[in-house]
Amino acid sequence: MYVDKFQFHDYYLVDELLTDEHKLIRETVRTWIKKSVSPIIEEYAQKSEFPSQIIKGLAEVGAFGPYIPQEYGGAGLDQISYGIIMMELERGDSGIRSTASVQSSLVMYPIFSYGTEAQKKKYLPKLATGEMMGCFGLTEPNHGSDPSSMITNIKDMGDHYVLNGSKMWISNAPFADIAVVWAKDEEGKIRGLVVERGDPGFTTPETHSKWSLRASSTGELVFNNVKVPKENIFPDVKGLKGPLGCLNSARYGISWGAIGAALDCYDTALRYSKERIQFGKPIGSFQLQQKKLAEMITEITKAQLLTWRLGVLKNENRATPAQISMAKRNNVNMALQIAREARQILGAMGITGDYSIMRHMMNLESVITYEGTHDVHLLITGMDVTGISAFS
Ligand code: TGC
Ligand code: FAD
Repeated sequence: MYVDKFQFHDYYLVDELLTDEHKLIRETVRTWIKKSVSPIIEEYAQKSEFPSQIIKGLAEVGAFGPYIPQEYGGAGLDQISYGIIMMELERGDSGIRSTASVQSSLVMYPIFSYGTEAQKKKYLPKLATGEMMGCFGLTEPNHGSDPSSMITNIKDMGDHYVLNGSKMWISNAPFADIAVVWAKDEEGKIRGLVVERGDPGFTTPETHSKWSLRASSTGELVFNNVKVPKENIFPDVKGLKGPLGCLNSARYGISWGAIGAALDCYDTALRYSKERIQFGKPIGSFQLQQKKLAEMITEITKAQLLTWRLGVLKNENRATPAQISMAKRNNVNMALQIAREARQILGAMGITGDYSIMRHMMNLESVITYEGTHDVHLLITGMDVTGISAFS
């Protein structure tokens, strides 16, 4: 059986900036990942299946809505705790972190922030325990980076809405009980609503043949004259700021998550470099391999500091969307570069499922695309520093 030998790396003693509660949360999630995820994840990724048996464990370690107040079933934790949970989950696998990101930031967050009291009471406690799972439909087949051009729409029929259109590339769609869907009303304003599995005309076909995030389930949301009760709409949020507000939370979590994947690749490569002998010496004694390892820990350390600071700003409600974009873009790219370098340190062994690196590398190809592509986040920074939008 696969043994997870991961050891944490904290070159600049960032731990000293955390509270005892943060460290306890980290230990709890890390122990659970080692016990319940690492031994099975490679098999599930190879067979391209989401390990649904871990949903209960994810809920038990507090991965669903950690910062949602306790009165709605969340844990009422701070933003750094949320980040730490995402980092530990993604250390195991980006797909597992994806499932938790979607449930927390893209389903629970909008219901908590934009929903009515009745919607909060109906959905949040069940989402926190994993009794109910959700997904988030923004992207469409022809509208990815540019969601404001979406064509999915609702028509007001007096006592209900009728929803038509489709969403693509939706994490958790094939098994979700509810979908938070973004659609245009008759005035062309983007509105958010909750659609439930079983509503006639609503189907969720699975997307197959992915080489990335294979242990995460991805699908479409297809709406063919779906009758949605009026009480399922978010009453007050209108426009793109509704879905983008949720993305701020998810992108923040990803900026922490990517550090987890990078740490796992670095830790694996470091250990291997000390054990693998070539030319009568450990390969870690060669300058070229040391350069790779030294650069990896430097980049990880910079990302740890950037993200910790972003967490402090987020706790104080001062983190701007552009600051979050910078961290998502930097950290995911950093993790992907580290995965590629780490894979080379393992030589041929690096391409096998005996090690986690190739799986992380392939996963990160999705992470660098979803929640805003690498290019889109650069343009958000560009817009922030120049005051000029490159999009319009
Ligand atoms: P723009 O004109 O800039 O803005 C329209 C309105 O939105 C407001 N806004 C934001 N509000 C909150 N947070 C943000 N981050 C915001 N960014 C913009 C803005 O103030 C404005 O408000 P108002 O009141 O003036 O109307 O919009 P644009 O059409 O030019 O587009 C800008 C752009 C390209 C940055 C944006 O559309 C974008 O971020 N595109 C990327 C799309 C994206 O990230 N999709 C993600 C889909 S979900 C997903 O991938 C989940 S993966 C889940 C997993 O498995 O983990
Ligand atoms: P496009 O927008 O077509 O972009 C293609 C290329 O063009 C990119 O390189 C992009 O950077 C570039 N580009 C686009 N516009 C510009 C520009 N103005 N300037 C310069 N370059 C530009 N979406 C959801 O709504 N919910 C989910 O749960 C979800 N889960 C996902 C899971 C996976 C595994 C994947 C892969 C995607 C998921 N997505 C989800 C969709 C994801 O958010 C989109 O793929 C992403 O926003 C990019 O859209 P696109 O793929 O249509 O690419």
